[in-house]
Order: sequence, then C-alpha cells, then structure tokens
Amino acid sequence: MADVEQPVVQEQTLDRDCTTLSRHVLQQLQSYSANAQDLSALMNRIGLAAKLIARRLSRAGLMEGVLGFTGGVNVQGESVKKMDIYANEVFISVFKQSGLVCRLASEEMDKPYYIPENCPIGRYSLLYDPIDGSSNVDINLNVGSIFSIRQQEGEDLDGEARDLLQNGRKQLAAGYVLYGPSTMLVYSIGTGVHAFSLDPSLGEFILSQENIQVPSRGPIYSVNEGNFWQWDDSIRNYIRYVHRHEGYTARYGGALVGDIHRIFLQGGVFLYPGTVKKPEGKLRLLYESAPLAFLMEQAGGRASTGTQDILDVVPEKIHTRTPLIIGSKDDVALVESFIKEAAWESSETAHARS
Ligand code: P6P
Repeated sequence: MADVEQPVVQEQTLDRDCTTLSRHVLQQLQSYSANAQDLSALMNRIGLAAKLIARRLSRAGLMEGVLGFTGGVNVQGESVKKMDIYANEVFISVFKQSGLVCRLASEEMDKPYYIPENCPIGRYSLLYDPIDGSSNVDINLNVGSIFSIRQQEGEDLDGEARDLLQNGRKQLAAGYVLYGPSTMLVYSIGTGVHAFSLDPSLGEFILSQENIQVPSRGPIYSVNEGNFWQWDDSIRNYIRYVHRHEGYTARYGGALVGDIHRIFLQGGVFLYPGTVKKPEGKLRLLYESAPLAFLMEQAGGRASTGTQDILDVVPEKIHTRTPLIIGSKDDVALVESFIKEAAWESSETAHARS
C-alpha cells in the first residue's frame, strides 16, 4: 500500500498549538513528579492571572475603574493606579485557589499576604510586581507583570518572612508578562528562557520562542537620561562614551518589562543606576531585579548592581532596592569597567592625600 502522505504542516501546527505553558514545564523537567506538577500548576496559575489582567487592560478605555489613580500611596511612596490594585487582587485571588502558594509578597503590599489554608501543603512563596510601569496604562503603552517563585523555608511563625531575605539564586522560577500588541509570558525554571504568546482564540499561552539567548553585545542602551546629573561620574562617563561611539541607539519606554524584553531580543544594556540622593536606585530587588536577573543569566546575559551580581545580593528587607545594570554580558561589563575605573581613581586620590 502506498505510504500515506502525513499532513506534516497540519501536524506541526497542531503540535505547536498543543505546547501550552503547563505542558512545556513538564517537558522541560522531563518528570511528572510532585514538584514538577507543582511548578506546572504554578505556571498555569500565572497564565490565568495574566489573562485576567490582559482582558482588563484591553477594555481600559471602555469601562470604569481601570484608568487613573486611586488617590492612595503604596509602601513605596508611589501614587497607586487603579490597575495596580486590580492586578494585585487578581494574583491574590488566583493563588488563593491554587492550594500551592502559602505567601504572596507584592510591590503593592507592605507585608506579605498569607493564605493559611494553603500553608501546610503549599510550600511556595510568590513574589511579584502586579503591574510594572503602570504610568503607561493611561496612555495605552505596554506594561508588564514580574514574578518570582521561591520555596518557603520553615514555618515563618512571626510573619517576618525572613526566609525570603536570601539571594536570587534561591529562586525556583521567574518570569514576566508583557502586555503589548500581543500578550507574552516569558519564564524560566532554570532550563533556559522560553516565551509564550497568548492566542485569544484558544485562551491559551502557546510556545512562540524557546531557549532565548541574549546577544553577547547589542546596540541598545536603555536609561532615563533625565537623571544624568543625579548620577555618579562613572555612569556619566559611560553615557558620554556611547554618545561618542558609533553603533549605539537609545531606547527607553519607562516600563521595565518592555525595555528588558527588547534587550533580550536585540541585545544591549538597561540601566537604572543609583543617584547621589538614592544610591540604592529605584528598582526593587526581590520582585523586579532578581527575577529579571535570573532570566538574563539563563539567556547568557548578566545582571549587576555595578559592583556585585544581582543574584548574589542578600536583601535586608522585602522591599530592598538596588541599582540595576542588566543585559548583554559585554555591555554590562563595559558599564562596570567605568565604575571600576572611577573607584580606582578615587582610591588613588585618597591615597595621594593621605
Ligand atoms: P523613571 C515604573 O515606575 C518603573 O518601576 C519601571 O517599570 C521603569 O523601568 C522605571 O520605574 C521608570 O522610572 O524614573 O525612569 O520614570
């Protein structure tokens, strides 16, 4: 009997459409163990939260209660957008039902939120920035969510969550959701960085890019140059360098997730340095810089405070901030070289004076 032609194209399309988030996690772990199933279920819940937030954002101009400010100020001292509150509550609601997550730590909450009914069984903590770059919501530009999953260690009886105050290499999983022209979810469980696109017709995140590798160097430098005179001289010298040399282009969207996603795909470096007044910078370690650093290292890039790898920083408190220099390894090293040179010069000057 003649070989029956296999409809290859259709099979490939169907196979692609079946590579959902939860299936991909199990494929990556090559296991159906309890831990693998937990991570698969956790990622699925992140996907549900992302779909709920994406749906709300898509109706922002059409319904009450989405745009604008609540009139409140969060623990960061920042004015709270209505979307910040909604997105924060989405994560709480989605993970309350998960049975897996005992504790949520969010940019929008001073203290971690406990889900007692989950705690004896669910030994995971979710750290997240529910809507990053929320100032972009009212002008219909991209925003993101950033998440990090850690194992809860110990009973945390006094609610101080001290086990969260460990370096970023303790993360089990990390990722972000980019709410842009399409909604993308990018994650890693330590086996590479993988991107999923939300197919609204299926209501599923479908694998669109596997094993993303950031170029070793790239043309983009992404920084808010409005802070130029607030920075240390070393950073100003780096900016003068890229101004004077061919091959660099500035891109800054004011929303971390979109700016970082561009770096992942095109290469280059994103910087949010400290300033004279705020040497620790603006971005929060546990639910912004550390998850993004986890991804960037998985993709062959680097993330540094300027003097220390982000993933080695041990926070003093949940909302600890650090400077952030993240992206292609050669570009991060170039920024660090200006910082090292300035430190060497100041030590030489101090030595000469002594
Ligand atoms: P600036 C948004 O508020 C955010 O936390 C990040 O998403 C973004 O990268 C940064 O702050 C922008 O800060 O000071 O440049 O407006």
